[in-house]
Amino acid sequence: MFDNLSDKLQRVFKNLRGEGKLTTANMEEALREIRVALLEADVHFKVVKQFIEQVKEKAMGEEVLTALSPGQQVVKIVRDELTKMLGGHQSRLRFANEPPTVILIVGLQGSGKTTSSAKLARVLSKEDHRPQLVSVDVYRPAARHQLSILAKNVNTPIYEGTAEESKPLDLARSARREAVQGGRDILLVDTAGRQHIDEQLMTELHELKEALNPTEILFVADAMTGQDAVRSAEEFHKRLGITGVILTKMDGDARGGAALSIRTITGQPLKYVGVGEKTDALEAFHPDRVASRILGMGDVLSLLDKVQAEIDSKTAEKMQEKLLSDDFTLEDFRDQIKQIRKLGSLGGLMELMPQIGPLKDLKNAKIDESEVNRVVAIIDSMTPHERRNHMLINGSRRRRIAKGSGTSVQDVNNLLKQYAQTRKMMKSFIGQAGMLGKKFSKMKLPGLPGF
Ligand SMILES: Nc1nc2c(ncn2[C@@H]2O[C@H](COP(=O)(O)OP(=O)(O)O)[C@@H](O)[C@H]2O)c(=O)[nH]1
Ligand SMILES: [Mg+2]
Repeated sequence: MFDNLSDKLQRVFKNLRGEGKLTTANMEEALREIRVALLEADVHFKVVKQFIEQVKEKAMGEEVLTALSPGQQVVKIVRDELTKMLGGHQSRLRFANEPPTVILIVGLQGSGKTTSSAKLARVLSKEDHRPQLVSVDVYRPAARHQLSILAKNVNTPIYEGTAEESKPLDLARSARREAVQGGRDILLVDTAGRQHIDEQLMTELHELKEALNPTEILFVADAMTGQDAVRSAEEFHKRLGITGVILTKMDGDARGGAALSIRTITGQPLKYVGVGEKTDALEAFHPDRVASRILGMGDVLSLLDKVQAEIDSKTAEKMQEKLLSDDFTLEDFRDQIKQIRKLGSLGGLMELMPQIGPLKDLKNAKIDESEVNRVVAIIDSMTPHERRNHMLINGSRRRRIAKGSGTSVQDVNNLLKQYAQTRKMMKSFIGQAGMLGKKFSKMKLPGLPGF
């Protein structure tokens, strides 16, 4: 998503560090490059202008130019300003004092409203809420059917409506009544969209707003449409008043400009991002983490959230102990690979890792089922003693293991190499994690596969 921008910014910082001493001239040059990088990432020009002015003001200050490590200082300033531009701190959903909290999901056609409604129901259920869904898209029966299917998928009740209920308002009112009766604390209203903003749509949404008094009106924006997404968010906000944004399709190859502009242009926070078509592909938006990710500092915290959500914590805890006690055996390696398989694409995980050293090359690696099976077969063919003492595995043992697992000696050699690399990588991962300090120390460390 932010690959290009990330690469360019890191190059600017590298050059700055190489300068030894910061001068007004090389600062100006760096700022010019940052400006171009942001514009190329499709960030709104007004946002770029404001950003550069703010960074300049701080970076040109006496303290920075005379600081011991001016390059580092500038990185920090850019990081802080990026975080600010993205909204500063995480913006959580608000809830009504008196349930049910009504959340209107609005936006243009195809932006991802229906999908996001279901994703949100899933997230809220996991947080011990009891959401209820309703689709008020009366123009396209298929749209309502789509939400019914998704509702099943996320185990959330949906109000289906009666034959007489042909108006969005009627449907929404009945759905709220049903939510109250069913003891549901949140009503998610998936609305109809249009290809363009028009009067009829706005009138309809206004009526829903009046009647339901929603606590949140979330605008769903498609990141792939770049500045169009920002413009329509602005327009919806002017005409309806939105309270937050869900930016979808962040898993695509959009340049990221929408994500970086929407807060400044609309004044409304990004609350969630959609990162895939499946109903579990919704993430809370953390400005500080995203800023760090863009600057190549990695997003270890999101990585941990993700891994922790998928991997059972007992195993992770055990793994952490093993790592710290330097007792990470081939058996652990195998268990870990089995766990990691659950996480799906390794590419997604690597996105979140600090872009340094050997990790950078792993970024596009994908988990290959047959590779996983081969690794598991090889380790299964070892004796328990060998699994715990990899140094024992000499040439003749390697031949025996290859035969036993139906692989080649080359495969066995590769596996042992991967295992050794993983041990090394995990150590450096712990090192980096350690730098994050207190916040991190409460968390469990997951493992990472070696391929
Ligand atoms: N890759 C990806 N596709 C998404 C995401 N969110 C929605 N989609 C897809 O976008 C299309 C339109 O979504 P839908 O929810 O029907 O949009 P709506 O018309 O606004 O209700 C569907 O094919 C979704 O699967 C996302 O975060 N990532
Ligand atoms: Mg829809």
